[in-house]
Amino acid sequence: MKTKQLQQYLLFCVLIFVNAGFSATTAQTNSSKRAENPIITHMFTADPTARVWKDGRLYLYPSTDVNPPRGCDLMDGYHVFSTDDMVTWTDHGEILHSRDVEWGRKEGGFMWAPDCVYKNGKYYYYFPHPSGTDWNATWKIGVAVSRKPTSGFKVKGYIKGLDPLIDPNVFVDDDSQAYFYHGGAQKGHPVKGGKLAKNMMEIEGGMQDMVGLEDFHEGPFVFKRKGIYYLIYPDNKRNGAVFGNNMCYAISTQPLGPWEYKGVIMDPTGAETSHGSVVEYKGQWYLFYHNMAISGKGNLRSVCFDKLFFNEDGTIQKVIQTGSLSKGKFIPAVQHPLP
Ligand code: FUB
Repeated sequence: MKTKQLQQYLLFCVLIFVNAGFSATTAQTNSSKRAENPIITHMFTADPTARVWKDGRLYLYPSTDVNPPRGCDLMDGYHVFSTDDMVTWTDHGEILHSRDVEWGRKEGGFMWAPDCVYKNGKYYYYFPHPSGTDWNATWKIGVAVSRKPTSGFKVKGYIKGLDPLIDPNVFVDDDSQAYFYHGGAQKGHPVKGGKLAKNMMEIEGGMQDMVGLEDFHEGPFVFKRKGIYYLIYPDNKRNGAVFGNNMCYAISTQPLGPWEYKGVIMDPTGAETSHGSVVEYKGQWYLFYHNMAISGKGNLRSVCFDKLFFNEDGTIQKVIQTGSLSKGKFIPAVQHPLP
């Protein structure tokens, strides 16, 4: 009898063990299907602009952090990434480097947050880069053009007559009119916006201040949903946000404002900066952003994304940062290593 009980007990243990093994495998499969944050781990990337092109893929145009960093001075050489399932990301390699910029500063570096839009059969790539040694006084917004989304970009020049600001963003409205925005690098300077001419390289009718934002810092990004224009941007680390910027948003009925401030959509990520974009892909909205989960260093950043949800009235629910990889180890967002 005792032997039988022992046999039954052993069988029970084996079943529990096997079952636990199965659960772990399933959980692992599920979690790897979800694409853990950060999504790009073989290099450091920041300032992600996500776009969906006609081939049905989602493309990511981030900037590159150089290891070891020297502030953000050494950033150079933009890469492009794409996916069709939000899990597997293809690195299409480098598409532009500071050495390709004829009018750029001779010391190179400073290839900061870019954007890319599609118009009339061409991809227009906008990037901030200084033209002089006195880098913060000489920012220009360069324009590179290609017929393909991942290669062949040639610098055509820069947009003339702009203030020396960073972080270009272009929004193409439903009627095909393109709008240009930029802002950051000059403390207290507002976001500027204006209409882009058909050649996508000139401003028509001048730039104007985007009125109604609260505590704008840098990184403006405009998108539209159900007739509402949204402008997201990082603030100047209000509300005791010592470890990074809050990601905020404002809305408008017009692409150039006036804007109505609506609040914070994402808490600081732990990195020294915040910068993001919003995109709808296969029926789900996402916020792309960066954190420092892999390096633990505020300017060695890594691109992440999380789902973004709207309320019935069009306001945005706070985005929950999901877990991330830190030095190869998966950790939940609440435990992001802070400096
Ligand atoms: O990555 C360099 C700069 O840091 C970007 O242009 C800003 O938006 C901030 O993320």
